Amino acid sequence: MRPRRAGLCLVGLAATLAACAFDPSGLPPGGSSDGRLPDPDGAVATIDAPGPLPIDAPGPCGDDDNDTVCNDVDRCPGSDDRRDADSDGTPDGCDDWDCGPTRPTIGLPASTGGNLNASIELWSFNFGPNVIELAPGATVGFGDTVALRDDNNGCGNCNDQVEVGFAGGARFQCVDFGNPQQGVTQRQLRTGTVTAPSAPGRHDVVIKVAQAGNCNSDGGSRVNGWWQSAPTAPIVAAVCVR
Ligand SMILES: [Ca+2]
Ligand SMILES: [Ca+2]
Ligand SMILES: [Ca+2]
Ligand SMILES: [Ca+2]
Repeated sequence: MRPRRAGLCLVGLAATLAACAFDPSGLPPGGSSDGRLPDPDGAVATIDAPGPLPIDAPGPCGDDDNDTVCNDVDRCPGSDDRRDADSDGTPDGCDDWDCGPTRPTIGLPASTGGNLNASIELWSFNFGPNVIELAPGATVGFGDTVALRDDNNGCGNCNDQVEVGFAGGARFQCVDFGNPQQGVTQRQLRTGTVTAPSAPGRHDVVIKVAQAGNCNSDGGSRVNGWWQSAPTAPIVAAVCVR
């Protein structure tokens, strides 16, 4: 066996260390970014520099509907959780009313009161309830029962009408009762269509009683089809435009 040449190995190591004493990177003499520090006797000692701690990086989660929300915390599976038109915290796909936190309940009959009392006793959109969500400008069918009772309002020979439309907006229905018998409730069952407003948000349907001769006579000024002015109450139905 050939004897080991330990002496030559030590000389080679000293030459290597001398070459490393000058750091062209500009670090302080003897300093090194890899944690080597100078030793007083000229040798180089090595310490364990603190490195980043090993952590368990989170792996990719399941996201079946690709809305960037993991399956286990997805509030509306199958729909984009990031879409929330009314900003109530419930994503559009799982929100039953996109015009506020709670779907309204509007009780009927709704009446104007007084001794010329108009009322809506029944209202249905598309054979359903009196509250509906529609796209801007969409058309929907409705059916309603319109009632009127004239308790001698001081114009016994006047023709009476019940007008229906959006609060502060356009009238879209008018039922003419002619000159009704005093003190007796008259009723008419009607159907029709209505076009949703273009502006997003909630739009209430309201009624008003009129004495303008007929539904289209000017009998005074008209505002968006309404006799004299557009009412804001009583509410008989509501549309959420979204
Ligand atoms: Ca998701
Ligand atoms: Ca989702
Ligand atoms: Ca919502
Ligand atoms: Ca809502």
